[in-house]
Formats: sequence, structure tokens, C-alpha cells
Amino acid sequence: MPALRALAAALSLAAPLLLPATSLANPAPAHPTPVDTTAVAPAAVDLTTAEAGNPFVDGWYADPDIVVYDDRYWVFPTTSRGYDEQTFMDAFSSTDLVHWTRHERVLDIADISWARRALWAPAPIERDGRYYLYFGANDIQSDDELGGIGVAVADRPEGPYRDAVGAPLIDAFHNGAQPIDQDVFLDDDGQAYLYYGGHGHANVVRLNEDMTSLGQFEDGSTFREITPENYTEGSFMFRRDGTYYLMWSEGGWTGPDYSVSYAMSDSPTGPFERIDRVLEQDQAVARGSGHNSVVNVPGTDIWYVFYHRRPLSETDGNHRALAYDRMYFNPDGTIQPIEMLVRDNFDDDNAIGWRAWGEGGWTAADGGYTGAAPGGLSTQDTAFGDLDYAADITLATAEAEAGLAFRATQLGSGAERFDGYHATLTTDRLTLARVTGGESVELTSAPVELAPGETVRLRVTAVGDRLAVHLGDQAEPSLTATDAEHTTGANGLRTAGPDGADGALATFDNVAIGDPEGADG
Ligand code: FUB
Repeated sequence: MPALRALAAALSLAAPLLLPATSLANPAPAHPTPVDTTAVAPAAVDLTTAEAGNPFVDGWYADPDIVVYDDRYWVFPTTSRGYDEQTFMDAFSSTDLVHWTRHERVLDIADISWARRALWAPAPIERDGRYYLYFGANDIQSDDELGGIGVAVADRPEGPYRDAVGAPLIDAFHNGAQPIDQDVFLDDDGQAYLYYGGHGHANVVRLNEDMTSLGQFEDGSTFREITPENYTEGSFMFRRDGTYYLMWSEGGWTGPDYSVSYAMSDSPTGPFERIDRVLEQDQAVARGSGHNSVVNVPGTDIWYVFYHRRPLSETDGNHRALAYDRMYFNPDGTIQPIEMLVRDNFDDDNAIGWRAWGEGGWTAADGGYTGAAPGGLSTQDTAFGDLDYAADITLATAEAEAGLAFRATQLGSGAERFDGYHATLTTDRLTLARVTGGESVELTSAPVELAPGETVRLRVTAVGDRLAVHLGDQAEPSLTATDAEHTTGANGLRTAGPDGADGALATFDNVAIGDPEGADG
């Protein structure tokens, strides 16, 4: 990887400082070797989060349930629209959790005689070569209404799924549980279970081997209440090292505080005592994080949690997007709090979640994100105050400038199209500037020597009023400033070019922003 050749580490240095080339190298690619799509098991994908960016697919979706079928990961979500428009379900598949293929309308109410609306929370499972998809429909509020939990079946993961029964499998309230939000779980002994329930109550039922009829427990009962403390809906069951984990959502799904908690048990039927909340909103990243599922990468102890969340600037309850993050366990089996990381390496050749401002076009291709003349800004929907923000930057021309915008507000409003700060590189200068009312004012700068086509990692830390800019992996900042004018806002990528410039100005890669742990501000 080409490197920055020299840098004057601070304005006070008269001569440029020579840096070791290795200090400016891009971080090693986070992705494992390419996926062999002929394999029968998926690649052992080992990622810290959706490193190609969350949301990992485009569109409003919710309640994602992930399953592994042969060499592919499959995600089946709810279509997040008004109830009357929730009449079909799409699915997404991937071999590497990076590149996703959309499979449209794998299930449609046209193929379910009793379903009218509110097609919710698909739960997939394969048994004996047949693919089952459990779903809720009609959002019934009483036993007088037609609807509940149904099951559809297909010969292939991508469907089409057809109603297997011709009627709901569960069509009434039992133990106070609304028949919605099912999850299907097949235990090692061959016994399958459905966990389900809304309106604050959860039940578990046994499924017979045909997967399309309900069994009974030893005591002759069909519906066993397992409601844990704080339960709202969205139950999910998985097993690790012989322990059964029940996860569920708490709070209201349209609100910011929707969240995920869990219990552990020696038995698939509980009791399930609430241990802790593990996933919730982050004021800097997203709100309403909930209704999750979990996948274990086969043959490993790598686990991911898939969930939906609401971007910070969205207020419509149905504006829910799909995300995943890594899930880690403590030695005693308890689950560590899940961190919603913000990364984008553009390896999926898209920029979902980014919004461009200004006239310059932005293109995600060849694993990078390129801003074109006349320049502009592209932001993520975040609100970081204290932050540690970095990206690899490659200037396309000797006249281009490119950098990181942070604590950006008033987006699209002024000549600079935001208020906030930016750290910007040209081929001969590194500048830290404050933007207010569309006017950019330099706080500090230093000379650099950078050639078009060279890639350098630019990193900004901000802790309160202490701002610092680093080049490469240098411990000591190249620029520092103290400024308290802007306290929080979005992170963005910024380009500018001379009048009359044409074409690409700069390409960005490996974007990462988070809390400034250990940042020296
Ligand atoms: O997406 C429809 C409903 O919203 C789900 O069934 C609930 O869990 C909530 O996520």
C-alpha cells in the first residue's frame, strides 16, 4: 500500500518529519479468504460487526431471523410498513455476511387464504429436506378474529413458501399471549419447539415431527407459559454448550427504548429468569434496537446477533433497518453487552446508510467510496460528541482536498453544507477547521507531502473541547486544538476541488467511528 512520504508533525517543526512507511499502511483486511460457494458449510466469517456497514441491506425491514442453509446465511425479516401493506416477505442470502442477495416475495398472502395483513416475524427452519417458515398474520386482538401463527413450507430456501395447513396453527390467545412473534427451535434430541407471544406474555409449545401440528407436554398440556420479567414480545431461543438461552424484546417497538434481554436455563422449557439487558439504543448510533435473532458460525464459537433499529433521524415507527453485530460470551456463559459498532469498508460496493450533500456525486465501487467534483459531503446518521473517527483517504488529483467531518449539524445548509469541524488533507497540507454558519475557519494546520494515489489513514479524536488529528498509526497527534463551539453531530466524509475540476477527487475506505477509548485528545 503506498504511504505518506513525509509530515511536519506540528506547525512548530520547520522541516518535514520522515515517517516509517509501515506506520501508514492500511490496516490488514478484516475479511477472511474468499468464500468457496461450493462448500456445504458457510465460511467461518470472523467480523467485529457488519464491517461493510450497517444497515447491511437496503430498505425498511424488521424482526430479522437468521438461519444457515448449506453454504449460505439466510435472513428472513418482516417488511416494515403499515399493517395493511405488510402482505409479503422478502428474504436475503449471503455466503460471507458481506454481499447479500435479495429474494423477493418468498411468502405472499396471496398464498395464505386466511391472512389479510400484518405478516410478521418469519421464523425459518429446515427439517428432512423441507424448509418451513412460521409467520404471524392479521395481528388479532381477540379470539373472535381470524389470524394468528401459521406455517408455510417450500422445497428450497428461497421458496416460494405455501401455507402448509390452510389455517392458523395457533389461532387464539393462551395464557394471555397474543399469537405473534414466533421462533422455531429444533433441539438435539429431535424435539422441535415454538416460542411465541405478544402483549407481554410468552408461551412455548411442542411441534410434532411433521412441523405443522402442535404436540403436547408430558402433563397433557399444549401451551406452557414461560414469560420472563419485563417481557414484551419477540422471543428467540438458541443453545450453546448445553445451555438454553431465551432472548426477547422489552419496551414498545415504535419507541426509542425497545431493547433485548435474555435468560439462561438447563431446559428448553425454562424456567427463564431474566439476567440482563444486552442490546439497546445508543444515542450516538441508533434507537429502538430489538427483535433479534442469533447465529453461530458452524464449527466455531463465533456468534452474531441480528436485529432491527431505527436510524437516529427517523421518527416513523416503521422506519426500521436491519443490522448485525458480534455477540461475545463471558467464561460463565453470560452474554456481554452488545456494542453497535459503526464501520464501513465498502466491500459490499454500496453506501447504505450514507447520505450525500452537495453537488459532487459519490460512488461505492471496488471496495471504496469515491467523492467526485465539484465536491461535497457524505454523512452517516450518527450523533457522536466524544469520538475516535478514522478513514483511509486517497487523493485522486494534486488539486483535490479530502477529509473527515465530525460533530456535523445543519447538514446541507451552508456553503460548507454543515456546521461542525473537519480535518482535511491536500497533497501539501493537513488542516483542522471549524465550520460555523457555512464559514470554514482554520484552527491549525501543518505541512505534509502526499502524492495523488497514495493512501493515508486519517484519524480524529475529540474529547470535550480537545480535538486532535493523527496521520497513520502515530501515537502523537499531528495537530491539536481546543475548541468548544460544536459539541455533537454526524460523522462525514468531505471532498473539495478547484473550480472547473472534473471527475474523482478522493476515495475513502475502512471508515470507523466510536467512543474515544484511550484517545489522547
Ligand atoms: O414488525 C412487526 C412487529 O413489530 C413485530 O412482530 C414485533 O415484534 C415488533 O417488532
